[in-house]
Amino acid sequence: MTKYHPLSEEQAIEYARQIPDLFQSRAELSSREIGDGNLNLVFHISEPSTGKSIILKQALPYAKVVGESWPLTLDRARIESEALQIEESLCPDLVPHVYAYEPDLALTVMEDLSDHVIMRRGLIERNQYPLFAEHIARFLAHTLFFTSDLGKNQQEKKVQLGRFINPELCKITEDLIFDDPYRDADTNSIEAHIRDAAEQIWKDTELHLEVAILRNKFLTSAQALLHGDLHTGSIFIKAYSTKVIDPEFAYYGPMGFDIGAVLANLLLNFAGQEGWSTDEASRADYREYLLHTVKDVWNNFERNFRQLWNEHGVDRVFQTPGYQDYFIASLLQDTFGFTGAKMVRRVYGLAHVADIDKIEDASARERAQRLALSIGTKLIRFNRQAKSIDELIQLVTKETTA
Ligand code: SR1
Ligand code: MG
Repeated sequence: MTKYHPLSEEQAIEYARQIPDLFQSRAELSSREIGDGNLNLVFHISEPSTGKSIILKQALPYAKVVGESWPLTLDRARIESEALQIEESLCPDLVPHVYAYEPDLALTVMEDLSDHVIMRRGLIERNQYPLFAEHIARFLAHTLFFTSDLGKNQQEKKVQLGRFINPELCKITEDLIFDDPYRDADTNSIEAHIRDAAEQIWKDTELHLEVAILRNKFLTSAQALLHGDLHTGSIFIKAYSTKVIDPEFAYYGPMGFDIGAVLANLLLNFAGQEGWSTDEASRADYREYLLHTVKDVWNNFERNFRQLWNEHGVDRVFQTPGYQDYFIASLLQDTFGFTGAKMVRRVYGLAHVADIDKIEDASARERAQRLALSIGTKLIRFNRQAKSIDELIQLVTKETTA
């Protein structure tokens, strides 16, 4: 039996050579560790003579972003490979293909997507992706509908839920999104110039009530199999293709958490335009594109989801007139709340986003941070009153011009 050990670049090559039907037996292979996320090793293995390449993703037994003092289960590699395979069965063009999963090494062998870019980087470079909203809405609608009690055999759903009990990764989210940003926690990483804004949030008990309600939904609402960490660093993109990667945080949770993750990361980039746009007019243009995308994601999602429900709904009672509208209305409200919570944590929690952190000019960065916090907190406060996606656009526009 292969015992777990973190692979070196050379060992990654040795492993890749043994994968049947992939590389020529004596081929010259090259390996680069390219992981820039918070948790894992990622090796890019290529055979220059044929141009073939693959990705080996290996979980480390600790959180890389913090170090060995934060142990983390290797089972997340299984969760990730199984989630990717379920997602591939539902929307094959929107995820990388998994060639193999090696449990002893916590290693997943998957399709190389190096011809795409990480979407966060693409947005920082101010590229536009006209097909993104359609793609991600289809991903969200299909994965959330067909793993839920609306679209999956309800006994099979319970069994599947059991395979995605993911306590350690969920605990990261419970702490880093729904607790630590609302108190003076050691894990927070607060730039001195926005400490006053963080302290305001720590005192805001009305806001804390909304966060408590959202936290309870994250802890208890097993609506569907979520990706669980669907930010723009978990999306590879190019003009005509979108690929969702990295579902190691997958678990059965509230649908609005995944939709909110997408919207929050578009809005974090919106806030970051304080530092990335060269002039007022180009900032306004790019922001308009981002807001259009936010609206299109929701509208496409709602249209897709309702259509799946009407054509593939498995539950007679859930076809009762009025129930679908009730469900969508409450999902929109959750989406507002989770969008806000996912914005706040990225400004001064443990893990930030490059869209804001990499702004070199300190005053532009501070403006971006304050804007992200004001949009995020307003969305959290307003979430249970939300009735339409247009209100989100209006709220963002109002905070930006305030
Ligand atoms: C300790 S892990 C920090 C963050 O990185 C992941 O991408 C998740 O968002 C997590 O909260
Ligand atoms: Mg990740």
